Amino acid sequence: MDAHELLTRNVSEVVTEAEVEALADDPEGKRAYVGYEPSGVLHIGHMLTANKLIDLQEAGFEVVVLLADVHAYLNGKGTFEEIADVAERMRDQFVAYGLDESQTEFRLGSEFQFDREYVTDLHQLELETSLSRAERAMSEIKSGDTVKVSQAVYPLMQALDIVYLDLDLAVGGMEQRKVHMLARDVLPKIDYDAPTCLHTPLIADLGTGIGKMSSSEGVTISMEDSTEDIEQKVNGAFCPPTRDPDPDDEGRERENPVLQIFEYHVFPRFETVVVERPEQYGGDLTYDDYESLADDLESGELHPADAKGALATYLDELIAPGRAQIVESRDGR
Ligand code: IYR
Repeated sequence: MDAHELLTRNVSEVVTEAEVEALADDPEGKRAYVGYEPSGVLHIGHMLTANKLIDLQEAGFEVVVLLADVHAYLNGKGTFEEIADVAERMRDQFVAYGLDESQTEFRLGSEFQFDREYVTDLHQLELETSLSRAERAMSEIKSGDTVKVSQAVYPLMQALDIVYLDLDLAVGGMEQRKVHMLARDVLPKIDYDAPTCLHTPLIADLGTGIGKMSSSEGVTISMEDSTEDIEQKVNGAFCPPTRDPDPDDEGRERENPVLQIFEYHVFPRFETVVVERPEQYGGDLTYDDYESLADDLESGELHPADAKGALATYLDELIAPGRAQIVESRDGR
């Protein structure tokens, strides 16, 4: 797979096409990052952006994972002590998931976000940004009902991180796009470059295929799940025999989350996917790519129940190392 394909496969949006092409033409030593508010356990959303980081490493990029402890604090996620503890555990889970420690730079936001120079730039960005713009940027990220001043500062710090970590590419889920658009507008006003950005899709709610799967509502998959939990959740998932559950709806509000997980999680990490079936039902099916599996589901060759069985097995394999890591850290306390 060439660098351009590694950069752009399974993404919803790149900003801009031309900038990403330029990076793909000369990827060696370029720096990309994702920032995460530390939370106790990795869930399937974290794993999706981590898959893109693995693609970028394969393309020759240096990869930075920002454990955004100050951002989590500003977003009301706990005290600094609580967040520091959680950040450490999150780092170990990323390594267990497959982000090679020797190739990944793990950074804490608090290492540089209190420096005088950073804070001075932050205040300059505050002068350049309306409160309503900052608030809008946070619409998919903020926790709680009332917007706090801290949550208006948050996206400006996220913009500055891109400068201070010396990055060529900012990666995030689609919920981060408004923050990145703000960064593109506002950083040039204080003489920094507009960052190049890449956004990964959001997986729909597992049970309904509507909206996005989130750790706060509905069913999600996380590293804490046992094999049985995963089987049960996947078995209960919405999986009509089609890629496009409501073809008349231009907004494509309803998705097939089982197919999404095959596309964004399983095929990027496994060369072939085997769906086991008893001989009497036609025997095993083997797929080298997502499209042929989705075609078979649509044609009826692959039954949703068999697809779910295989999905649970592969997801379990992806999660097993992180799950073992969680058990180990709990036992060690
Ligand atoms: N907004 C992210 C966390 C975050 C991301 C980046 I990229 C930063 O530079 C800082 C924070 C979240 O919603 O988890």
